[in-house]
Amino acid sequence: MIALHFNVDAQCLPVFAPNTFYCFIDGVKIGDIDNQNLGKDPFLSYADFSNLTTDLVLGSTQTIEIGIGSFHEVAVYIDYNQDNIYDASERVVFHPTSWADWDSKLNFQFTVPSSALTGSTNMRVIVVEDGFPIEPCYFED
Ligand SMILES: [Ca+2]
Repeated sequence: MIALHFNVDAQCLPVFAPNTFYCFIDGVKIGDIDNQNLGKDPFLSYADFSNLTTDLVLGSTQTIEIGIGSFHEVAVYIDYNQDNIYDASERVVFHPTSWADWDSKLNFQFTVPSSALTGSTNMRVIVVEDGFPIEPCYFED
């Protein structure tokens, strides 16, 4: 079993310009994590919710629900090998374009690898405006 943290700062922190396109994460729900009504703040580009955790069983299939604005790309990374790097192979959700109604909740499923290290593990949830790079360490100046 791994104890999953939500959106903890690992090695890098992404930097995005302030939201100008109603681009936000309004909620994330997975296991015991139910973190709602976060978004709609036009100046929030990154937030640390490392105080929130849930347990995930190795090999289990999980559903993550992500609330977004509209017309966004969605990605989720989990640092399964705990090296503080969100590798491309650790991307568990990738949704390149979401045409969704305003304030939609999207559901994605993924399987926790049996080879994941157990213990405290970080997750990052990313939503960007359609057409932007959706990278865990994206830096926009
Ligand atoms: Ca990693």
